[in-house]
Amino acid sequence: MKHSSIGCSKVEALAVLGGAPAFAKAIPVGQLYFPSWDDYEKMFHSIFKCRYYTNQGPLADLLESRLADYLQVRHVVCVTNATIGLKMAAEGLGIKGRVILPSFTFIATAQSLLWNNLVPVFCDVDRETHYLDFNHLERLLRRGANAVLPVNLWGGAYDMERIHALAQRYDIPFYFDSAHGLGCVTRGRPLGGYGNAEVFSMHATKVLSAGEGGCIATNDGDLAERLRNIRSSYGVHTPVHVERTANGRMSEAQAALGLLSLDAIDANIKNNQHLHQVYRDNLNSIPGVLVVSPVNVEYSNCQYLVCEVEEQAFGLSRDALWRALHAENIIARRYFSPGVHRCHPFDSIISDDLPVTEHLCSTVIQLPLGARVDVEAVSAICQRIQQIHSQASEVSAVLESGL
Ligand code: T4K
Repeated sequence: MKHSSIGCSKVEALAVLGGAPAFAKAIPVGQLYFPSWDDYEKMFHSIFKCRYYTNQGPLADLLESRLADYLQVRHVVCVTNATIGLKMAAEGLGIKGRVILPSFTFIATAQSLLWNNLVPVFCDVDRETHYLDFNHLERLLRRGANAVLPVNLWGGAYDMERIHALAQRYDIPFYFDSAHGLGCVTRGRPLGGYGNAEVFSMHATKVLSAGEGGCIATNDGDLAERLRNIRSSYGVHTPVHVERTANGRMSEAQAALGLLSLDAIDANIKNNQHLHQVYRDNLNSIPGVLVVSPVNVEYSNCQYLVCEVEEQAFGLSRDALWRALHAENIIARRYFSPGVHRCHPFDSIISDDLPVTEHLCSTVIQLPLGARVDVEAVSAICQRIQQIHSQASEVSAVLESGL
């Protein structure tokens, strides 16, 4: 096996056992799509021609209208990144008090609440879906909450009918952290139009990349106007009264990248789906490695390849596998570990026990997917995982000895 573009060569021994790494260069997790230089140059030429860098320029406007079409929503408000989008969404919705969210998420979800002086209430997740456990959620709702912030993870979606029923019954805002969800379709509609609002990330590691970036999608026109006024310190479009403003503006440079990435999104998703299947085919036979399927969607962006590692069957813990893969230059990630409720300052909040969250935080791992890998690389990664499993006791001995 020889992989010229990323420097993967046939190796006899595992790197952790003294062999050469499977890949000459680090292979990161993440989409990391780069458009062609020519397209990039053309797009940036238009910025120089207009002599307009930021504050809702023509490219940001165009990206918003193209995204509104793509997501089939009335309004898209582009922002600097999803973290600020989440803060702005809470502010725009006028949420006060307690907000229920999973602890099994990226810390930005919870941090966005602190910036708005909101109180995070952590809910456990379901063992199969990795999404809010509806039984625990109902118990927390009965104790009193002012909003719910579910997270659409791993290219899947919530059961929106159940979410809608809860939102009606408790009559509080449900707004989604859909950082992972751009392009996914559930119940015949793309994510974007569910709940009061959905916030997407356009970080470089996401399927739609503006380098850094994000957007808030909503069908609520009043909310969209408030968000536009919150976003730019002094407002654009129709001035409306808002208490707090920010600088969440998306620059023209970001929008340029976002537009180029949007042109390529269908092809990139198709590639993800194909690589997902290759992983599935190859990992299926390895004991203790379970590939997580995106849930509740008829079309997934497949932007993450997520596995659960069952220590007893695999022969090594998730963390040991992670270390052995890093030695091979396969930069697997442990999203999300530890759970947010165990991270400062959230560890000082008293929350219910979160046993499933604890379990997933110690068993879930992401493997490289996206522009830096192809079928050959994915096959090589799977082969390494098989080899790590076969030589689990030697790997374990080396890792334990700290060599
Ligand atoms: N909600 C959820 C559920 C989220 O997952 C996230 C973010 C958010 C909210 C907030 O969205 P943003 O405010 O970020 O828009 C990453 C990303 O920073 C973050 O966007 C993402 N989720 C989170 C799960 O992961 P890191 O620290 O793991 O990524 P980073 O920058 O180290 O990149 C990963 C790998 O890619 C590295 O090995 C280096 C490589 N890389 C990265 C970039 C940016 C490149 O080779 N080239 C590049 O340009 O956090």
